[in-house]
Amino acid sequence: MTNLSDSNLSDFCLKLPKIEAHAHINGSLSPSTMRALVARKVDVNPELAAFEIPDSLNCIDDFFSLFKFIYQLTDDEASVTFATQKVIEEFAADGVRYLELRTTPRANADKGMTKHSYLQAVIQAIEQQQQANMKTRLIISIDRRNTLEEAQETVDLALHFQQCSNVVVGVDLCGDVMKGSFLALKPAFERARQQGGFKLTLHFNEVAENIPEAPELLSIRPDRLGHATLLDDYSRTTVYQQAIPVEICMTSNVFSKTVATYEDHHVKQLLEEDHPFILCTDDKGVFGSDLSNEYVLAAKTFGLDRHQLFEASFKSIDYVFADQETKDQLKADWLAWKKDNQ
Ligand code: 6MZ
Repeated sequence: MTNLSDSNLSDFCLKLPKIEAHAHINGSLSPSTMRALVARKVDVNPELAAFEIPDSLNCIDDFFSLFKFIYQLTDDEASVTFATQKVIEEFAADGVRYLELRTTPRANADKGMTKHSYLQAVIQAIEQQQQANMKTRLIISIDRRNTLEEAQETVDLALHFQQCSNVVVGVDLCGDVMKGSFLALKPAFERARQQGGFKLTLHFNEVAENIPEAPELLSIRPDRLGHATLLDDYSRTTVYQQAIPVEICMTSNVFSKTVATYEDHHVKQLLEEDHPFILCTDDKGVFGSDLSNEYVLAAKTFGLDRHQLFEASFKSIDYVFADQETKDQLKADWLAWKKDNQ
């Protein structure tokens, strides 16, 4: 494989088969999907027409408040199905071959939507929208602001849908980084693993305020970590010793100001030390960056060539929440692509 000139980098990154493992459904709605959803609802709720995703944020606090608007767009099952299908189509068009979406079950009494019917809408969309070239799986998120009872209810739902679908593969801890406590929710995560065999991924140390609870998060031996922006000594030693793969979201971190610049991004160290990571988008709608662009960014910032980009994508296969047969199939597909694109 030859080195890349600037002109064909974007094309290469688009065509490269990719894994997306950290994508929140409601953060992944493209501008056109948002416009279509606004059009469905604007008669009843005219204020929706005025909303725009901002070009920049002052801090990560500003990010979470955006969902007060976005959640008005996906406040009934039909909109949830439509949004999920669009997100899947767009990832497939961006060259993703294996997609793990994640979402937080949400009820809306006004429209009769329950957490159960919300998840049913998402899972049906995933099952109906399986692409020829891309497998889609679902991670169910538990919000940090949940009570233990709410978190256990989410685990109940994950266990329920596991009985009728092979789509649900994992459970995630997400939500406003300044709120809630993992310790209170830990029994729900332990039950998800014990009863459902679910893989666990946790948003980890996005901001300095999260560092005190890091030992508690690491004590459940998560299968992957989201962000891991700030590695204090204890976290670094544990994450490295256990070789826990990190879901890396470069644009998200710089946009929400948890990392100062792309050059300062912590993936640099993971690259240098050959620690497992997966390049991901987090919220491609809010941050305006698709996965192929995240590969372009990594290439430009750290001088990666075609071979290194392929390797980053290829190694990610080992870290997905799929069985060995699926991973072997993905590896064969990647190697066939490499042969055709040398
Ligand atoms: C923590 C995040 C996040 O679940 O409604 N979410 N949580 N850190 C992040 N990094 C910036 N990005 C998104 O998707 C939206 C929800 O995902 C979580 C937040 O809880 C947000 O409300 P779903 O599909």
